[in-house]
Amino acid sequence: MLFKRVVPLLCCIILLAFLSCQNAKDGKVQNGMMTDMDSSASCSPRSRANQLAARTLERQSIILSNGARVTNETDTANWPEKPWPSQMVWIPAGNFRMGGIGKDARPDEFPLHDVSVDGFWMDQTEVTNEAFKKFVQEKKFITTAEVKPDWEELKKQLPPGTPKPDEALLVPGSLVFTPTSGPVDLSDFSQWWRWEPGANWKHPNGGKESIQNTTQLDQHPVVQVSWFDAVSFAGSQGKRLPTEAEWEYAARGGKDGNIYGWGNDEPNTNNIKANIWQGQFPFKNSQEDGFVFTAPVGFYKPNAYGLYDMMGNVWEWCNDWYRPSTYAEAAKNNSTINPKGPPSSYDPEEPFTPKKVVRGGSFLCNKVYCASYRPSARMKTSPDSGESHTGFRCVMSDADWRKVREKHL
Ligand SMILES: [Ca+2]
Repeated sequence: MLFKRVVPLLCCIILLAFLSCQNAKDGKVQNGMMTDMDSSASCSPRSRANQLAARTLERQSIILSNGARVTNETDTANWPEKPWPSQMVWIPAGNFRMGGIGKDARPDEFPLHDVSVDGFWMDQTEVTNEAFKKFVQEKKFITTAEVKPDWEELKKQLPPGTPKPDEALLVPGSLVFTPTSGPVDLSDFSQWWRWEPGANWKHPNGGKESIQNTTQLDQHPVVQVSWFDAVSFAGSQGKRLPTEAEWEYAARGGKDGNIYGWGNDEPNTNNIKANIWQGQFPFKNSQEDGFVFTAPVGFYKPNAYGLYDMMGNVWEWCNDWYRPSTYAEAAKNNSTINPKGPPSSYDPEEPFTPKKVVRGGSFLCNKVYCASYRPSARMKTSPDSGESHTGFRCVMSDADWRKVREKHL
């Protein structure tokens, strides 16, 4: 009932990222921790997952001087001079063909166009709960989801005349996935997403017990963070969010023309390559990759640049505003050198709601419903929204890294 009453008000927020792809995941929360709807499932690795991890770690035998774990595919010969920023990898300058490849590509991934980017450092994993916890403690930071929604701001994102909801409903909270009991119409995301009062990064799926009171999820990506939260975290470290072009270029791992970051094999062919949704969405997850919700960062094999989880696990915020016509405009204006996206947002599905780009898909994406575990897949989310499947990673130029280092010396 609460959901239905809030929808008129928060529909724009909920619609956000979900509209074509979002998905969900199954599970519910108990005491703030995620548990599978299938009692045998858990967000922690199970025996099969541990076996997978062991195989993955065998490949992660090279530990760089900055703590990054890479495979012998990763070429560090042309990285900037040491010292290197902690647990970041260098993405060398280059050109690539930006846009959709394969039958799952959507209209907003076209036209394909040539883009060049300067080199930059990129976090080799998504930002973890442990890192975000440290940031919150040091800065006494309060995330968007922990603040009571401001109706004056919210109504700007809604069609004119939308009635104000009951004041009692305007409470801090965020969007949480809830599995359905069986097959549903996949065009109606409200069946598996709900507005959950009290949900935030400490309570990813709601509930009372904070993940701060346990180390169980420390190495999992932080979720339920807004774009504003991500920008604040990045700024505190002298970093920033990647542009959409930087993100896609990095995700391709220097292998242009492939459907996926690892090549053209499907994610589950030969070996498990990413944390996505297997089974029947949104009610049955077969967990072939070992996880129903988030996986600890760095669980699967990195791409050739040494980046983990660019495909799947959680969506990652980018700096750019979303427009379906971004590529058409970029190609037309030849603005394809370090493109930073359009100056403003427009999503025809929710024209009143500004949206930022998110990339990479999540543990909720699967072949049937989302298939956004592709470097070119674009999705959009309101910057004030947190979701249980969205996190981020940061980047910085080498010049900015040198500034950070001087400041700390
Ligand atoms: Ca999974």
